[in-house]
Amino acid sequence: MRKEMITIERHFLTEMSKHADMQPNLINLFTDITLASKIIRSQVITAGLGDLLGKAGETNIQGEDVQKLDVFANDCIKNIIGKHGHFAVLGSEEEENVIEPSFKRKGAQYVLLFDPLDGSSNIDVNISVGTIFSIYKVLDGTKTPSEKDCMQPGYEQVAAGYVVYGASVMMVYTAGHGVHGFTYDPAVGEFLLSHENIKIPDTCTYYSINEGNASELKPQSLNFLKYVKGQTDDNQTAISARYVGSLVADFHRNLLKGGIFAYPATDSSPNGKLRLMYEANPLAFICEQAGGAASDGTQRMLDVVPTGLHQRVPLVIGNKDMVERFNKS
Ligand code: FDP
Repeated sequence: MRKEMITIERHFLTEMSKHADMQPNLINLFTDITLASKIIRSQVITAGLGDLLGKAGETNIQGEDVQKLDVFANDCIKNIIGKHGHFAVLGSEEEENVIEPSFKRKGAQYVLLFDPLDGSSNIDVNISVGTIFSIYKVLDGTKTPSEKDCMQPGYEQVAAGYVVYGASVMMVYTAGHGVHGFTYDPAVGEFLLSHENIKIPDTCTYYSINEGNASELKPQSLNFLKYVKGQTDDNQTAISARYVGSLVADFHRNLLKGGIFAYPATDSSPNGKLRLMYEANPLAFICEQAGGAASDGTQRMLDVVPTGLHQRVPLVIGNKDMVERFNKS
């Protein structure tokens, strides 16, 4: 029997009473995100029974195959969050241009960027996928919110989070005061606090890199791989490899168990594969808040100055000492 049942909204309110800089209007956002993720979850867990598995027959702005569930999740978030009223502009990994919300209150001051269904190429084989989101305020002096408001450096984020649809469904968020995790209880229909103040363990238990790309990796990544395999002179013992190929799932495991994830530059993709605004920055904010670090292989991820809404960036994220080690490799 649980002692306490704390919903995200209750938790956010309690945190707000402790931290004056937390944005009160965001509480509605969490209500909306949880609603969207409950709906997405209901489709993800029964996708094989209906007609929602497989490709939608289009490619997105990244040139990747769009899955039917990508489309569903994108529409679901747009419809729910678009009516939130406090968002001035939205950006989705699945859409080329910024999205005008269907309803805006006067003075709407937030920007929402989201990846509706990360890791979606894994859906058909029942591997965990996720939704990632990131929130900024519109730039000072903005009258007509535009792409510029969506292209702020990651250190300007006011909140970020993700939902992982796995063996259980979890939502993890930060509003700049630690990282908190909530597990969905289908019997109650709520996300309830299960992991308060998550800190990445000191020991790096896993490394997560797609080594199938080894022939295309730069010397920095290859040196780092030697290090985690205990093949250098540093007395580093070999650590275990774990790579699901679904960023949210790989990141979530490493956050809870200790680990480093890297999707570095390759010869054919010098900027890596992952997107700065939709994937790297929100997870970097969460990781730093949990005591970890994130870089693009040379500099702190949150300091990278965006040059495009859909720009890709090499991502190295996890235990701080390991990220530093990668940067120096
Ligand atoms: P996916 O293509 O399935 O959407 O965001 C892209 C992503 O998945 C990440 O979730 C995942 O970490 C990565 O691509 C996997 O890429 P590789 O198959 O090249 O390893």
